[in-house]
Amino acid sequence: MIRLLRAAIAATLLVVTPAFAHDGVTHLGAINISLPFTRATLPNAPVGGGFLTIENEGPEADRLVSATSAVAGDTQIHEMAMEGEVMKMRELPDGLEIPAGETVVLAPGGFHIMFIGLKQPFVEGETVPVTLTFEKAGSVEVLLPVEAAAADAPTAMGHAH
Ligand SMILES: [Cu+2]
Repeated sequence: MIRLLRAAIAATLLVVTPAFAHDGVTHLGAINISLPFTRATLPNAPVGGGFLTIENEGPEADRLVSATSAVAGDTQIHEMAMEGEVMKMRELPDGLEIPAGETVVLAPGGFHIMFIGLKQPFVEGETVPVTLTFEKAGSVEVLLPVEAAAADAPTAMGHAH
C-alpha cells in the first residue's frame, strides 16, 4: 500500500517537474516565459488582455496553440491587424508560432491573450491565472500580475509614464 502511494507521488512529481519558475521566468522545455502581466478592468468590463514574452531556446519551432483560464468564459490568442484603415484584433485560429531561437512578445497593440466574458473584474495588485499550451513543450500555468488599467509593461520593467 505504502509502495503504491510512493509510486503515485513519484508519478505526480514527474508530471509537474518540467515547468518551473525562476527569477520570474517560467521554464517549460525549450520555452521561457517572462514579463507576464494584464491590466485592471472596470467593473462589468466584458474583456481583458494578457501579455507576456515567449522565448524559444530550442532548435525547432514551437507553437502556442491555446490559452485557457477560469476567469473568463473563453480565452483566445489574438493579433492586431489592419482591416482597411482600421486596426482591429482577430483570433489566430492556428495559434502563434514561436520560431526556433526567437522571442515573440505579446504586448498591448500587438499579439495578446484575450479573456472574453470576464467572470470578475481584474483588480490591480492581484493575479490572473492562465494555462498556456504549446504544440511541443506542453502546458504550463502562468500567473499574470494585474497592473494599472493603462499599463503597457509590467511594473518590474520600471516604466513610469
Ligand atoms: Cu483581442
